[in-house]
Amino acid sequence: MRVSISNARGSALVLVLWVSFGLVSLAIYFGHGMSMELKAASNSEAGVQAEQAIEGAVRYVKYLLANLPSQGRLPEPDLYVTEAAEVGEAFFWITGRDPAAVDMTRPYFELIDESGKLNLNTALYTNLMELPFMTVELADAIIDWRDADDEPRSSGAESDVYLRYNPPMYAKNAPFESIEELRMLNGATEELLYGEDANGNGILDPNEDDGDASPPSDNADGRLDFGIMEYVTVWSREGNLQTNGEPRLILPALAGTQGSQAALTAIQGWFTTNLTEDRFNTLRPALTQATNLVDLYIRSGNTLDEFAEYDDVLTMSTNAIEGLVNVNTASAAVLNTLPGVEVNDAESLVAYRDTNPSALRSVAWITEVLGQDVARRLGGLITDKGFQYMADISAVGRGGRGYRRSRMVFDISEDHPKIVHRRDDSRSGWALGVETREALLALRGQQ
Ligand SMILES: [Ca+2]
Ligand SMILES: [Ca+2]
Ligand SMILES: [Ca+2]
Ligand SMILES: [Ca+2]
Repeated sequence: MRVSISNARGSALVLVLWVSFGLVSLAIYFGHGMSMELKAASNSEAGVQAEQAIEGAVRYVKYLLANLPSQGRLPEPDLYVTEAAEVGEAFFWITGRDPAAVDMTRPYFELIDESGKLNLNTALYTNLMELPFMTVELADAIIDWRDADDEPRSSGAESDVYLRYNPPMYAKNAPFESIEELRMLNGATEELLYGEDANGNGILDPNEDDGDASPPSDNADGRLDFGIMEYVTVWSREGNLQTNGEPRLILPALAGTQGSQAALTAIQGWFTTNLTEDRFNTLRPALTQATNLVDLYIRSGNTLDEFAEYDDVLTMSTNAIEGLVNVNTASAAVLNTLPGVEVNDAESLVAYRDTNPSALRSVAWITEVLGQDVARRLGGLITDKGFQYMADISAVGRGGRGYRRSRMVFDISEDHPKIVHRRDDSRSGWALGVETREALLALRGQQ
């Protein structure tokens, strides 16, 4: 991709950005003479341009998510526009997370799958306690905040604690609606929530690796220690539609005694139309008994490829399911919160994903890493798809000025992508790393 900008007169300067293989390299060329008008261009005008670029990014992301080639799966990040995308005189970037974390000082660009995180509304205490740096006090406070009662857990906090706050408030006693609610909880500190990644961009910025020389406080060890915010979500929710828009078919064992025969008949109908009646007959005992998709895979005796021919049609619930963890996108730290998954298992899962990309067409592949017993117990908690994506969009206007940043979550679990969360993060600091900043500053100095 090659992007060029010029000012309205076309001669004052041209900035050319080359983007290849996920890395940005910037080269700046200056035309003849400087435009005094450009020098006077106000930050507020550039800010408006940056805001318009963010709106352009929103339309682009909606279009991308409405046209995914595979339901619940993003394309590789180099197949969509995420870096220095041009909107008039402005540019936008979508900052993500480098799954390989090769160079922690360079930003990585992609949409972030919220299903790769632990859901604050469905996580058990034991899941929460597996998160890095989680405290007993905060884990209890999270559960007290969302549970309906006013009985504090042993290290928790309910309204009697929050009414002593200034200003006083009640415990919510209802589900979290955003992860920022964590900031209000008893036992939550900036350090615990944000760790060293004060600006939440997933990379080690200079001020995050200089000890106490500049905020935040960090240990200057050249590694980025994330806070709890990095690993949690409130948005993960799996819709219940097949790729063709038809409802998925519930596993008979989960359809209740009244519904199980009808559920089996519906599955038989699907196999007869889409695969073969023989195939259904062979799978009938497994289909009748299975209580989750990993369980079905194990009972089926199928290969991963055979299983992937029909798994997407089947579901554990006729309603949307909240809080399933996407084993295809979750980080090792999040995988480690799943029951029975130890630190080394989580790392093995990530390593398997890297070396066996073609095996990831269903959740069944975890059996290859974890063995049947652990995998089967996880089956009810995991998915291989994502339906909510975070876009962390940064933009600049003319001359690299007017930096704006907005984080939003798009939900595609129903028919059209919609924004379910939006937050202006312009004040949380520059998110695009040192190289882009220097290139834009050099550009500004020449105007
Ligand atoms: Ca409560
Ligand atoms: Ca950072
Ligand atoms: Ca610091
Ligand atoms: Ca560190």
